[in-house]
Amino acid sequence: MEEKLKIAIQKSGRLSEKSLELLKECGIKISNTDRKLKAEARNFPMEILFLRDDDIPQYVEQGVADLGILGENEVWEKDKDVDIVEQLGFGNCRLSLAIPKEEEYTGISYFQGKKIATSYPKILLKYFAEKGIDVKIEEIGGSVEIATGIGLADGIFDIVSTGSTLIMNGLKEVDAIVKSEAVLIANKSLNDEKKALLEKLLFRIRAYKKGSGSKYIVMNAPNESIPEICRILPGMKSPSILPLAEEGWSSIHSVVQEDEFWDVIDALKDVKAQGILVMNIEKMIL
Ligand code: PRT
Ligand code: ZN
Repeated sequence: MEEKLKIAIQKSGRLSEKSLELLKECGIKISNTDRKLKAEARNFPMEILFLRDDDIPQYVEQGVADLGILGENEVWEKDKDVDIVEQLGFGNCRLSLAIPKEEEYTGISYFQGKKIATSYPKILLKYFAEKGIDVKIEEIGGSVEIATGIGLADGIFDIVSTGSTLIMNGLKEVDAIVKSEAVLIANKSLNDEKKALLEKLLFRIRAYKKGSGSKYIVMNAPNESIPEICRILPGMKSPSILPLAEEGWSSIHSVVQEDEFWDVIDALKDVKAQGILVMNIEKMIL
């Protein structure tokens, strides 16, 4: 029988859409995404299981699912025996300590003997144990940000992305302990056939990640600017240079990383590049 990869993704929540989108970008077409419990991929040997993110580490450890997509924070907290095989570049957030904004923060020892509300007790206890600080932990399932306002705790430890939830609840972030993003996890004893399928999937995920983090740029420039432009453009190898019909001018093509993109454009303008076109890259295979 042909093996199928069973991948667990979040049923409904912040990572659901992005997880499905990632599979789609990997060329995997899914028939029924009405998210009952399962769906089949039409053109890849894959079955998609829709679960609560809290349950995914356990299912992957036990092999009920071969793979899972969820926040790394959830993987640490559940502390199951699974492999983290790839960072996925979405669902970025941090886990932070916050206290009422009128309190004076004196450094991490501020928390000695204090009570902290969180849905991530394991991560928090480990952190304070390493610091040698004793805290009391109040574990709650949700709405952690209201815990100080109602007198349940002195501080909170929660996920933060923009920070606006903290501000709205009269809190200030005093220590960002760790960063997290969505990750792909795998069962530790996949058979060879499943391992090969995982490699195939990883190859596609990496091509998509590289492509979406890069831009293709094309520009015209006078030939005397070419050496300078080659220095500015990091490129994969060297840029491609094609002569234009107009004597003394060339068209230059290259790839630029998204995070250095604007600096590169500014530098190119300074050396007389013009007609700069920027295009999205769908996939990039190196
Ligand atoms: O139902 P299920 O158990 O599957 O979902 P869930 O409610 O446990 O998780 P969900 O969907 O809220 O989040 C899933 C994952 O998204 C988390 O485990 C994180 O890895 C990631 N993530 C990224 C976030 C956020 N950003 C985030 N901002 N998860 C939660 N939040 C919360 C945060 O706690 C705060 O209360 O969103 C609120 C707004 O944050 P600010 O800072 O932008 O105001
Ligand atoms: Zn959850």
